[in-house]
Amino acid sequence: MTFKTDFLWGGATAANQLEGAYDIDGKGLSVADAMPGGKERLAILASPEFDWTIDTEHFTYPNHDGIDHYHHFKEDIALFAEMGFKAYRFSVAWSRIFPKGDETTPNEKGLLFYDQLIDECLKYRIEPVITISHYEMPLNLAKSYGGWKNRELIEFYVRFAKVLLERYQDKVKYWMTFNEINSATFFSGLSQGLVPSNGGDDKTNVFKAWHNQFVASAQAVKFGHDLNKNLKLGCMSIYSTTYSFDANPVNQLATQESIQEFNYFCNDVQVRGAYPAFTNRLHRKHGVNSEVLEISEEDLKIIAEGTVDYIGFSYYMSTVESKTGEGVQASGNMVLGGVKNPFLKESEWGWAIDPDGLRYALNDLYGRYQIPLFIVENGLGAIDKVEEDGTIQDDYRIDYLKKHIQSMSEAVEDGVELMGYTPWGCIDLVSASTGEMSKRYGFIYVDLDDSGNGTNKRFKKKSFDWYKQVIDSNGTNL
Ligand code: BGP
Repeated sequence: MTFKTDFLWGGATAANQLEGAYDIDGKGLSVADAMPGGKERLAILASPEFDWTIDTEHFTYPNHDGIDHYHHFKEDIALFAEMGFKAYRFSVAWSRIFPKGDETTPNEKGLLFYDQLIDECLKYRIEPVITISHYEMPLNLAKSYGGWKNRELIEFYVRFAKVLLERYQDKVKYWMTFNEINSATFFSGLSQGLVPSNGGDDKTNVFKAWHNQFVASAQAVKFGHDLNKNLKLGCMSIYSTTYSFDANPVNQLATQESIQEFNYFCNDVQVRGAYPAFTNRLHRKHGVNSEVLEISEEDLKIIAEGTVDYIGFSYYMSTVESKTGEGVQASGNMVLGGVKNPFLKESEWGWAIDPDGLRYALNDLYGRYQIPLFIVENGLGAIDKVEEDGTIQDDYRIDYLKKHIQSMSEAVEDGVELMGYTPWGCIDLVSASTGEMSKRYGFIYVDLDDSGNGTNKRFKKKSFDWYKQVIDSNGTNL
């Protein structure tokens, strides 16, 4: 059998995208709560005028209600259990526990929600996998402190992480410190609380924020290790398999540079415990003044002591690099950019569908780091149609996932140590990049449209039974 008998099959979500209940039981606002929905979401965040002010007159805020998982979690976990989930990756909304982020005492009501959520998972023997921070830092930390470029956030984050680690150490074994930490390349607002109006358009701030996050992550990892030797703490980043458009050495070099920057930089620091050799070149490329980063000897010691046990990563697509720009067509991908790959089809959002790229990713990461890998996000965002008889025939999703699982299985045959697979948005939720419900990933359909209208009822899609059979056969019956 290819996959280990304790392989962690499951699904993944993030608090800000599904919980809803954004202002109850003491929860404060998070950066996601201040992000307008709609296709223009990324453009709004990148605009110099955007300053995290909630402006309900002009925009909708889909993250406020999500799919109201806060009040439906028992029903949702029961459906996950019916599919046979062995693991469920979710995040804790930081602003439920520390509403403004800088308090010293946690909000007990917020913790009670996660007590129940975790116990509900354990009731079905589903292993909870926690992302400590997934695009939902308290809004106050972005507005009053300027986001992660401010060193004070290290203390706030570590306090938050310690509360969770201490409280759940006997119930939760698998943890990740930051979701897609390398996404700050294009998503600095969500992941670092940085937008142009608070300096997010200056790369020095992005690198400074990263440095503070690296120190915070390492402190949390070290604390977890010292607290309980059973805990497994990982990092989490996006991996995008990156090909050169052609054999022109100029394009090959540009590809290597982009791989170092996007796929390796953050992982190198968190896995190896040191900045990679190409850091100075990267700083120069982005006009970063490294003195402003305030990287002290003490910081480097902490980073070296807090290395992770495994690499969690998301994989959705591959990208193509071309510096010369000869004969290329731009890809339709608004998130990662790059040029079109003539050999691949794209999703409706221009994300190149590339199952072989996942085998490449797994071999590349394992070859470089030699520690266990966990695919904690993968999937196809698509517009689903409800048929007249109420069914959802999402064969395109089944096809996508099937090919990616086949590719995983090849990688395991190649010798890669793979811990598990938790496809993204196992239940439909609000999209991170568009802020819309209509970009769906789930095995479970949620009856809500982009404006939040609908019954909010859950329906099983065709992929629900298919995934159940996949898990049941430990990935052999695809
Ligand atoms: C990752 C994020 C998730 C998620 C997913 C799909 O970047 O970690 O939060 O949303 O991508 O992206 P989208 O929702 O933009 O389709």
